[in-house]
Amino acid sequence: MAKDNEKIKEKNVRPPIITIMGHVDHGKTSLLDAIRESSITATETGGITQHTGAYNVIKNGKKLTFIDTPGHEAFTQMRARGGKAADIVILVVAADDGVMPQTKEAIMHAKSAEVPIVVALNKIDLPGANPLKVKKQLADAGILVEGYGGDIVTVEVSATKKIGLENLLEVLTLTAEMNENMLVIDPHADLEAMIIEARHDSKRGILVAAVVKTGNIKLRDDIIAGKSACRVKQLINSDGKAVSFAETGDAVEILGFTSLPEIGDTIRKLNSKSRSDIEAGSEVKTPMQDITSADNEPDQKKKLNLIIRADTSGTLEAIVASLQKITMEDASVDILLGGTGDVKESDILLASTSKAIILAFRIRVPSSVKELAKSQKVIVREHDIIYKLLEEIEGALEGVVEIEEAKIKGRGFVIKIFTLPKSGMMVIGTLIEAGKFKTKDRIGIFREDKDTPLYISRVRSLHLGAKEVEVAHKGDEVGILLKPQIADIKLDDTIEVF
Ligand SMILES: Nc1nc2c(ncn2[C@@H]2O[C@H](COP(=O)(O)OP(=O)(O)OP(=O)(O)O)[C@@H](O)[C@H]2O)c(=O)[nH]1
Ligand SMILES: [Mg+2]
Repeated sequence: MAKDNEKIKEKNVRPPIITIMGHVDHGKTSLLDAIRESSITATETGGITQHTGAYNVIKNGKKLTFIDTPGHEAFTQMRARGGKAADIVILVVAADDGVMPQTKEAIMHAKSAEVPIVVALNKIDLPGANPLKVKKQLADAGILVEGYGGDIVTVEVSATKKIGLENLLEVLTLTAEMNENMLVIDPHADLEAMIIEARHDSKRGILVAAVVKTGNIKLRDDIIAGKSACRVKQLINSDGKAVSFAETGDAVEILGFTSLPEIGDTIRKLNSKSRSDIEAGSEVKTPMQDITSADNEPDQKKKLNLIIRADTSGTLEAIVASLQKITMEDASVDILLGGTGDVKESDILLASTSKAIILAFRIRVPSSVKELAKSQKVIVREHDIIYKLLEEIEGALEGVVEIEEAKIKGRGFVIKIFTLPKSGMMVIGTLIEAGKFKTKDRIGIFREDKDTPLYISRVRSLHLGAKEVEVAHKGDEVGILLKPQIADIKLDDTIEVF
């Protein structure tokens, strides 16, 4: 290995960073496992990747740095960052499934990163594999492969049957060589390492995964990322071994940070200038604090209050972004607090006063905290697969609406007003939003979100089409006759049963 590293140094060219992207389950991690002869997939919960990982591989005397990204739709930010860090993108497309939504998203990230793309048509061993069809789909999605109007190289592979792997590696090394100008570095350049993941480990503290782009990191170095500084306590290479230094091109985990740095930030050596910046600076701002403060506008929706604790900043960010996308007409989530690391007693107390649910994602809930939650009647939901968490919250949001609706006896809004020709009585066409209306119900008429009714009256009769009914339900468009009649009634007024 030392000899390989010598060669790299002589040419002052750093190893290429190759980001693997594609749709969920198309075989990205399996492909990396096959190349590394490792078995990461076997250790993943729910069989999906939920973190970005970086790994070094030495093949044919060349060091390559791979970044594996998750394919599930929730992890857009991780894919975007993986794309930004990349020198080359491998677009993995399952040959039996073709171009799917996150394939298209990956194409967008790769294109915006303006880096060469190599297509790996995976699962070529399956009977349903149809490379020609997929190439055509790729062309339609703007990836013009060889033979389809472009020069993007496609390699047919099978991660599980280990077909085409050497060929893929050869294409990657050739692509790196052809783009060597992007990889030239000043051998004396200072440290620059990109943070790709940061998490709290309940035993070891904060672990920061980074890829060294220039320079090196040694044990006991003083380093800084954003406003988080630390003295390096331990370095772990991508095979999980403790090492004393990491050099250009290495994927490494760093222990020693006392506050969580932001993903995407650059780690540099701490010097006198950055040291005084930290001393002058305020507290470290996490991305979460940005997210919650932006979400504090008041609106009329029912709120499901949430406190989220996740294992890494990356998963936290993905959960928050996905939860904020769940839109219901009448209800939404309000994230009161989000952070990484174990659920704390203070979280339970906050949840208790704010009637929030706590979501614990891939972390421990200490038993003392569980006890406190029980005594405070706080719900703590533990999850380790993102889409299951999202499904549960969607269900809970529907529940919020139902519970609120159950409290309403009957509510509707005015969609039409007309008078009956013979009797001259006014009919109020009302769409019932919640509950029901019965004859003789006492009602109030409300306008423009005011809390006090403008008028109070009673239901004289209810009409569904030509038919007179005793009761009308949610979803019905009912004609209501009031006694006494209210002449001033207007379209969009709300009618509520008391
Ligand atoms: N037959 C066949 N199955 C494959 C191949 N590659 C991967 N698989 C299977 O496809 C499934 C998904 O593989 P993963 O490697 O987890 O896919 P991924 O793209 O990393 O998934 P995410 O990280 O969740 O987006 C697993 O069951 C693999 O065993 C292949 O070449 N042939
Ligand atoms: Mg994966």
